[in-house]
Amino acid sequence: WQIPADANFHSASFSEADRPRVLITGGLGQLGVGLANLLRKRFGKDNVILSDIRKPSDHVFHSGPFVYSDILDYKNLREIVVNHRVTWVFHYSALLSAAGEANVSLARAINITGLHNVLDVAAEHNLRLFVPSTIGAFGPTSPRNPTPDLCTQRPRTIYGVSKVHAELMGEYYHYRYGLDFRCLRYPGIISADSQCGGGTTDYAVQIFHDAVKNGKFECYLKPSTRLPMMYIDDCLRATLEVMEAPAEALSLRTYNVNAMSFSPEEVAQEVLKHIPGFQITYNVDSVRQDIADSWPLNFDDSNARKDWGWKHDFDLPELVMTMLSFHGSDSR
Ligand code: AKB
Repeated sequence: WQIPADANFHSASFSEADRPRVLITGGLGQLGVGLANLLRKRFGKDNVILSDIRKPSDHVFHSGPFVYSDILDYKNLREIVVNHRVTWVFHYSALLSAAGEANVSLARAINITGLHNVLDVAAEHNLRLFVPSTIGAFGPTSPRNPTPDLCTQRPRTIYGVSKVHAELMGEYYHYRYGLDFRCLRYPGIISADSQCGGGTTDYAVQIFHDAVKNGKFECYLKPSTRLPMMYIDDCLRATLEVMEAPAEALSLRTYNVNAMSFSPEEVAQEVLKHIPGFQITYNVDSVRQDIADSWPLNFDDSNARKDWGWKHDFDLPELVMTMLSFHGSDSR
């Protein structure tokens, strides 16, 4: 059942009747549009519905089904699931780590109350539900190098607390009500054509843009701040693979997934190989630095590799080459 590495395939293994009908919440964030593209190749364009409370660009609107959905509005969510006969949900609505610290009550509403609505709709309608968790679900008392799947989780951000809550609630609904809940703890995700926002790992997206445009970058984390990271293609493929894994292969319902781990000075060294004269300077933001200092340095994802065959494609050199060429650097 393993998915081909290039993920550029059509849904040969799914008959029309078997194809899931997918809803993606928070679809206009960093990951939703890319996930919709991948799933539409696999399950057919009309079987994948993107949703958000924001207005989509013309391009997104014309590339497949899009609906308004507010995860804080239970009836609206239920209506979409019923009207579109949804069978799988990817729940991407969330405020990230730094944005959450700037607005705790909004983060609590979106990340916790919103999740409750999604869990209830999913349980009520027998849906398969994917919720992303994060390296941010760990804290200063977790083992940091490497961080295993099961260990102390005492995060000190509202984002982290809400993600531990999501992991536990999803697993509780699984054991109590039989909900088919699946969850991956993502590292910092690096994407070229979609912007992140409000995260602690965002520097690792911005650096490529600024390197190509200006030949320099000002970083808000200290040079040696090491964090687990992953290229978006690996992240989306991992997400599809865990959703397609047979239930009996899953010894856990929440898995770490890992690809690489680097610090700002290391990624800058790699960029310098392609952009001579590239300069990185540091202007530390204490909020994001404190958050990063409490997160894993390295992720242990051996259970994902053993149970459902997880394998990343992108390490630091391939990541840097791909990101720079996307932003239009001709130095390869
Ligand atoms: C953030 O930095 O908040 C996110 C994450 C690692 O979950 N990118």
